[in-house]
Amino acid sequence: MSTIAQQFGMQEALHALGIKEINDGTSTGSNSFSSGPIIESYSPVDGQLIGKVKTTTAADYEKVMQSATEAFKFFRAMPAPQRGEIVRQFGNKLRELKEPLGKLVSYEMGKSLQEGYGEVQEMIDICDFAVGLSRQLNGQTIPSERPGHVMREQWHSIGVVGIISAFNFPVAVWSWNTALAWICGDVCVWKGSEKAPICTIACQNIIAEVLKANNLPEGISCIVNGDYTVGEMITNDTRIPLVSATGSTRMGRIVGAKVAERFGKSLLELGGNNAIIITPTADLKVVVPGAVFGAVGTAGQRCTSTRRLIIHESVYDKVRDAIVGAYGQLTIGNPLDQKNHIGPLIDTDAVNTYLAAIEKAKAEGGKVLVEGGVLSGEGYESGCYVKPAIIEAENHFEIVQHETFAPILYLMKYEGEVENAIDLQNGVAQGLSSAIMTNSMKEAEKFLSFAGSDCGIANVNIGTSGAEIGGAFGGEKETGGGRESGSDAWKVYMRRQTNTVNYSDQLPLAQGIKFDL
Ligand code: UN1
Repeated sequence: MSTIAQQFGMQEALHALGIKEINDGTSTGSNSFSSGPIIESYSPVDGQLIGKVKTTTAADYEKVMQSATEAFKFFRAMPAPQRGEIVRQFGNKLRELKEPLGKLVSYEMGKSLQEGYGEVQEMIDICDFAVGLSRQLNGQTIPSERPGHVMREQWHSIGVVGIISAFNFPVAVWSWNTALAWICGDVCVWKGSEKAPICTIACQNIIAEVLKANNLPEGISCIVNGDYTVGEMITNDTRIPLVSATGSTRMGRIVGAKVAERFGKSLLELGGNNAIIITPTADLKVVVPGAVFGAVGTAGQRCTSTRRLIIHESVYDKVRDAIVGAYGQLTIGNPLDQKNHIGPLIDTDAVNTYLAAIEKAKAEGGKVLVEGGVLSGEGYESGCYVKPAIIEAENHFEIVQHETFAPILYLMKYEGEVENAIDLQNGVAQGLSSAIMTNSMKEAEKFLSFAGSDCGIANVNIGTSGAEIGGAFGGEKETGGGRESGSDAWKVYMRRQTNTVNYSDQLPLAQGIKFDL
């Protein structure tokens, strides 16, 4: 255990989460059935080994699927509000374990402790939401055109839901899916990120305890560990009617195509290229924290991170100077230490991608306003700490069109009316999140209108990240079109059935067709 880990109580946190063997031996977590080669998890915070996890072989995977499919037969028969009760207990466990789990998230993937806690809070929130929803999986009745007939629509459990999630939200994205899937009567097989495998084990331990306490089959929540080859087992499996995948557009393109080929459903939440439009009436007190948190929160590794600021020329210099000034206040370092705003990137590959993006932006004509670079020396030994950069750029630059998962913010100007800014905002391949900063009602409404932002999320006077769970989360175009978490996102975890019942003594056919015998 490293000095930092000791100082911030990591051993105790891991212990509270049921992760016992650390730094030697392996921890496979409840019900993972994993017996394959080991993956080691190193913290980007201090470069130290956190733990080791066995990967899932094809034979292990079969055991997982057997356990899941059997559990499904049981679980779908349990009344939905009783399933809600299980999710309620799970949410309560998360309340108890918010501190250790938040710490582990911060230590294993590098986001600030505040954001680690926020991520666990998101899990608690979705549980609360799902508990209420467990009494509201309502269908509808539909008037029939035939006398003595009634039509209705009902929702049934769909089966085993495959979940593939990314390192940047190593626990919350799983819970968005599972909390809804479980109240819907589905069971889940989750492949968490191989870059944050201890978080996966921790989550599995928490739910396994709840299931055990309620004498429920452990197959209701399954995990599989490993790289994309394990993900492929899920995407190719016809026993899995729904695959929810969060990650890069490159990954989603492959998963989406594979799942569609076998007529499965996929819920894709992929890359973003999120912009904030800053109009002449924008309030700088709102703009600066909104834009800066959006760009550097989670070290720019959120799908919703702010990548572009589209600023009206009349306020450009003022806004630029305020943002550049705010960057001067940012502290970068150990994310467990709450005096730091920004922790490390996930690994040194991410650092190289970040460096290459800055070079590319320069080569394309970008002007650096805040110099980036890799930090070295005491506290930065992992080699994963970088300085957030600001670059003046143009929207059409290839690198600006591309999502780089790092704290690089591109600034650009627009002239004239807000429509010009909206064109720039929409002028990328991705469509996740967007925002406008304005005190003009007309500009705000234009931005939200059919001719406005083409993203799944469009905000007014807040940044692009930090969505609440109550709304549907996801976006259009290369973001993949899926919606997770709130609103009616639950419907994707169920199958819809239309029923027509004839309670008359006749058999009139629909559309007035005559068929006399
Ligand atoms: C993600 O980056 O995949 O809106 C999820 C947000 C968070 C979720 C981000 N609530 O920034």
